[in-house]
Amino acid sequence: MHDRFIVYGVEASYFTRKVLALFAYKGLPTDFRRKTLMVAPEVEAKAGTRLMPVVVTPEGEWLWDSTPIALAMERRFPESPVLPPTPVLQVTARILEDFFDEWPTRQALHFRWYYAADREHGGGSVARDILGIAQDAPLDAEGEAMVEKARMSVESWATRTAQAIGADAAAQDEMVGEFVRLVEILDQHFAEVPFLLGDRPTLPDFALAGGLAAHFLYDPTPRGLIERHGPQLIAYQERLDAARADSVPPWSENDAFAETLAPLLQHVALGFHSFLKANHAALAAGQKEVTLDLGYGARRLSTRRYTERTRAETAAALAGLDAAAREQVEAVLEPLGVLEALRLPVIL
Ligand SMILES: N[C@@H](CCC(=O)N[C@@H](CS)C(=O)NCC(=O)O)C(=O)O
Repeated sequence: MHDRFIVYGVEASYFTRKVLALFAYKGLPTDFRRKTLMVAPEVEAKAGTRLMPVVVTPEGEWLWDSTPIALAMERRFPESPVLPPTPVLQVTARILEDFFDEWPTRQALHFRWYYAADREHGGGSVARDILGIAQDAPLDAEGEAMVEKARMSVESWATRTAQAIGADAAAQDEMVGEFVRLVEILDQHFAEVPFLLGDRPTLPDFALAGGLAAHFLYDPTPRGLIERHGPQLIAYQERLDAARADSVPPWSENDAFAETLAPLLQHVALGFHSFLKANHAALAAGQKEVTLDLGYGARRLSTRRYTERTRAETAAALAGLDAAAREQVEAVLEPLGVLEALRLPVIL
């Protein structure tokens, strides 16, 4: 037994960076270990997943999946909460976390694997991490060949996934258009407000921060788009990196978010939640694909069972409220369009 948390992952991984940012904010003693090809078989067998990150608690428990990990840490360390105590902000936090976990990950894969410079940089970084080669170590020809081979093996998984979720080269206009729209909305928000839900970071900030650190401010193509369309995101990431739970302002008492968040929630409703509804209908009908048109032409996407389950978990946070709290949440979130998808029946 050790007295620290171990996080296995790689530096340029969305969810690894999400969990590392969360643990740093909460002040949890953490050892980051690269999930190299050497340790992968043991980590995967003990955690029961191929995905990363994997967390080993000081008691030796092996955990995976960032949302349950975050909720477990919330229960274990209630003195450093990332879920607001009041209903409107709490449900909004869950809706936004689900969005940042499940939807901009399409752009993360798209940019990294369909643009040469991003493949070289981000893909190369993942390859070095899984081989256990330091990011800045000079490589001879043999080393270059090893990195290229590792990069190709990750790429073959990544491009298969990108095709399934409609994030491949054919979706370029949609990927770039949706990304720029999101970045512009966030830019306007962070020009006024330090974090997504106000003066202190909450759960979705870590999902967004994971995406920024591992992909969107790391890979050159999305970084260039952020520099042009949303430079406030750069200051935001630095602010979140520096934030610590023991030195943030108290929760606001009025259970309200800034007006600049409304366009983000509408964006979530029009894009991600349209997918959630179509995904739900297709899964209920036993279909394997959904058709989605976000204004860039109709696209066939694979159904996503995992995403239906996280939808249902987010919905449970709303359903679990008492009637008075639910009424407050509905008054704020109904007009923004983000509750419809949460009212669908559980099917999985
Ligand atoms: N829902 C999981 C998602 C984890 C995930 O998708 N991790 C990616 C890296 S960021 C991964 O391991 N991909 C490799 C694979 O699917 O084989 C979480 O929140 O932790």
